[in-house]
Amino acid sequence: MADVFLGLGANLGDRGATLRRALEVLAAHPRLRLRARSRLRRTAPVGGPSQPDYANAVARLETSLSPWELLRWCQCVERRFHRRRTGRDHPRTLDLDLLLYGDWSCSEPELTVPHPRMFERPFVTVPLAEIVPRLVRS
Ligand code: PH2
Ligand code: MG
Ligand code: MG
Repeated sequence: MADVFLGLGANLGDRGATLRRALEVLAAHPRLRLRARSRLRRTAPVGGPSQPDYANAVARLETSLSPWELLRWCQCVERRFHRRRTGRDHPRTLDLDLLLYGDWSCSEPELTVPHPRMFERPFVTVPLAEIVPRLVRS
């Protein structure tokens, strides 16, 4: 079983409802278990064109899925919430980012883990510190 952290973001549609529902859909996978989730926070957009504020959260899950299977499952859930790939840092109905997958690391165009910008982004570090303080502060 791998200890996994996912970042969740949304800034189109009903952001809060989307993140809550997306977590339910994600964790309904038989090989995933939700262990902890931060509260939802409203955050100003970082990068990209002028766009609405985001709702962000971080979740901790336990899974027997491989990192690539988990990536595919996240993409499947994003599509279920009508995610369109319009451009980097463009507004989106749902963004699910694989932040950490145990101590596994990988640097490929489609998947870089740990997420390369996670520790620069307060919309990730603040909710992450809420569920595992020592990961961010030590
Ligand atoms: N995601 C981005 C780019 N900018 N800004 C905020 N506040 N929240 C996000 O989730 C976010 C962002 C790219 O995925
Ligand atoms: Mg993202
Ligand atoms: Mg993403």
